[in-house]
Amino acid sequence: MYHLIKTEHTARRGSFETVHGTVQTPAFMNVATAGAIKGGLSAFDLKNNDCQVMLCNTYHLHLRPGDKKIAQLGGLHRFTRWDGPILTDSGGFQVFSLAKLRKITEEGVTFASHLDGHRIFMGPEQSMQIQANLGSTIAMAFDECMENPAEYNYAKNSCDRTVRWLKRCKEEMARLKQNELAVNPHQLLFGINQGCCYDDLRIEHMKQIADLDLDGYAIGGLAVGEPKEEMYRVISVVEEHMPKDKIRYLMGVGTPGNILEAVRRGVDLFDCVMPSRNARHGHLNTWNGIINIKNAKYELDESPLDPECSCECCKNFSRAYLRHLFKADEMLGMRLAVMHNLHFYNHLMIRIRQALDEGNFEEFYRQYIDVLDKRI
Ligand code: PRF
Ligand code: ZN
Repeated sequence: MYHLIKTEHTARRGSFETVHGTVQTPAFMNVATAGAIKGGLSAFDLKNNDCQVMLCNTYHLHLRPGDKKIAQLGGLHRFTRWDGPILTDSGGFQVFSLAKLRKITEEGVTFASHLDGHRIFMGPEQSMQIQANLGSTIAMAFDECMENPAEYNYAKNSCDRTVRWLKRCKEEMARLKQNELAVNPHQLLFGINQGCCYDDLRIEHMKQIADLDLDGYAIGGLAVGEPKEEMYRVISVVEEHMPKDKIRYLMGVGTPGNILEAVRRGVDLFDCVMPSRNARHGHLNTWNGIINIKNAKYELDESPLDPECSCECCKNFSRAYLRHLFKADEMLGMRLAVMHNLHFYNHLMIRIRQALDEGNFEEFYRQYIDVLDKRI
């Protein structure tokens, strides 16, 4: 259940109630693709860094260790020891971005595993069954995330098919939740808007999926190579047609600047591999911009990575030490860096919520929009 607490223009401050706890929004969901955060962080590290929602992937967990095994082990919550909300992505996006030799039909997608090449079929029913076995809090609909740019006619047919797939997802999810052995009988289902950068397709698709009265709505198919101005424009076009009483999720976005822009346009939920991936390369977010910790100028720098940050890394260690860990390829370097970036993202969201609560989000936005994505 989404509850709208306050608005500032189109920006929204809300809360989202689930059986695994209430999420304060706007929120960032921390990516744990295969049930762990890359860089060596566990569910307990997420808790300690103010994470609210963990995100895992249907595709990866289906391939390894297998969703049926996770169901036997009591579901993803018990398996990973994360007791808060978990969102699972449907496999739609991963099949299209990772798997090779895929073939799309009305039924679903046949593709080759990126691990060993064996043939797998996944359609709406399979995706729902896998996510039911995982027992996530929120399941995502099985969609096609098109390449960008896509031809208009291809995009139109794909959107129509994604609507038909969504109806099948909804039916299958309802059936699975009836099962008395369901891992999570309260599992929620979010629909995903597609339509490339074609406004008319985006709007028509949004209207059609809004009619299905789902638990939340995502905007997919963005941040796939289009200019960011194009992405912001599409968000605003779609937002007008999104139900006001449902939570909105922008999939796979993005930089702190992207998040500020999207919150300003009415988005409530985000996820992205960027903070953990960047951290593993030594690119670290600070309230003054992005630094590369491997840079020689930090060799004798005894100051913390970010004096405004309260994470374990910034509270205890110097830039010089962190730089050394990276140079020496010590695993600790990556772990601390990832922890810091996740902490930064979660605190960015805390400060965004605070600004909304106090009615000064616009000021917060103006203070940081040209700072946070800048390399320093
Ligand atoms: N669909 C799904 N997952 C996604 C996307 C999508 O379009 C994106 C696009 N940025 C990220 N993750 N199912
Ligand atoms: Zn820090």
